[in-house]
Amino acid sequence: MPAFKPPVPACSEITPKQLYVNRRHFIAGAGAIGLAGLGASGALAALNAKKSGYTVADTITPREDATTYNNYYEFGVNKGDPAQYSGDFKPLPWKIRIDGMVTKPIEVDVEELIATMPLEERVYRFRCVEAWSMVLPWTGFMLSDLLKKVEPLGSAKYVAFRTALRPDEMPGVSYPVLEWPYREGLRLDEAMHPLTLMAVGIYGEKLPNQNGAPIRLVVPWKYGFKSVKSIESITFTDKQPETSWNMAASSEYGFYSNVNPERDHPRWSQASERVLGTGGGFFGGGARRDTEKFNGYGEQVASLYAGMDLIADY
Ligand SMILES: Nc1nc2c(c(=O)[nH]1)N[C@H]1C(S)=C(S)[C@@H](COP(=O)(O)O)O[C@H]1N2
Ligand SMILES: [Mo]
Repeated sequence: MPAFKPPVPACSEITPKQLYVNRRHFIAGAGAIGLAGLGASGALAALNAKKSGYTVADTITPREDATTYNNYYEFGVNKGDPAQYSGDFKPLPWKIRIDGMVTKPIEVDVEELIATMPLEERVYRFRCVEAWSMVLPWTGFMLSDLLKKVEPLGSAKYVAFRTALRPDEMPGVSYPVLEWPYREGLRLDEAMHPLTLMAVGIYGEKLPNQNGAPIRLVVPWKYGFKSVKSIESITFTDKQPETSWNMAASSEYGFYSNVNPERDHPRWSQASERVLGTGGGFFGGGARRDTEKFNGYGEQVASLYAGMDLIADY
């Protein structure tokens, strides 16, 4: 049985009324409201990372905005919900499974990855499909460095990602707004691209729960929903993976979802964006800037899509 499909797709700044989750339903399960913004482990330990050449000159978004204005539907559909209702989520200990079309499937401990992988701090532009953006200092390592460990088969073409699904710790998953567990995917060449980061930290510290603790993807040339949080498994496959947002509304959220000001969302323009944390009259407000193709990373990634029609393959 396919899960309930939202009558109106949900990834909009103006969340359709039908999908508003009644906040009162959440209160009972939200035992740690006082920890909002801290992460359940309380351990926002500093991370040792080299500054990277991958950086943009723009002003970094204030930490306050990036940790209180979130999309993480497993904790609720409103921007403040993830910070408020993720206090019961336990990001440690944590293992990621890497399997599928590989020679050596593995299960790796995230703390071990943090201790052994070459961590870099990179400042990336981050563009949500909802036409807002941030400039964020991530700490992480290249996904390619992790994927190489399993020796992918030559026949593998894609990788599929899944977020953990923990109804006891994630009050939002009792609402069928998306297919759970949250799933995403990349073509193998996208996954192996040096810009594609596995982030374990932000602002020099471990990820807070609302930002995807303990480990999440960051693909800076694609809309934010491709950057799947709290990853539990990565599976090599020869078929294009199903993705939660595409399953919810295929005409609005494509598999590629490269940032593209020339292809509007069916319900709003993608030509410009609000830069959060740059002032403006309301919470999360911000100055407008023109959206750049591939979010400004075209020089590095346009060649991946040579010969493709990125309006048809949105
Ligand atoms: N598991 C999971 N990952 C997710 C989401 C989600 O709801 N669940 N939201 C996505 C969307 S739409 C965006 S814009 C980014 C937001 O990341 P941030 O809250 O750290 O800014 O996370 C993405 N990853
Ligand atoms: Mo998003």
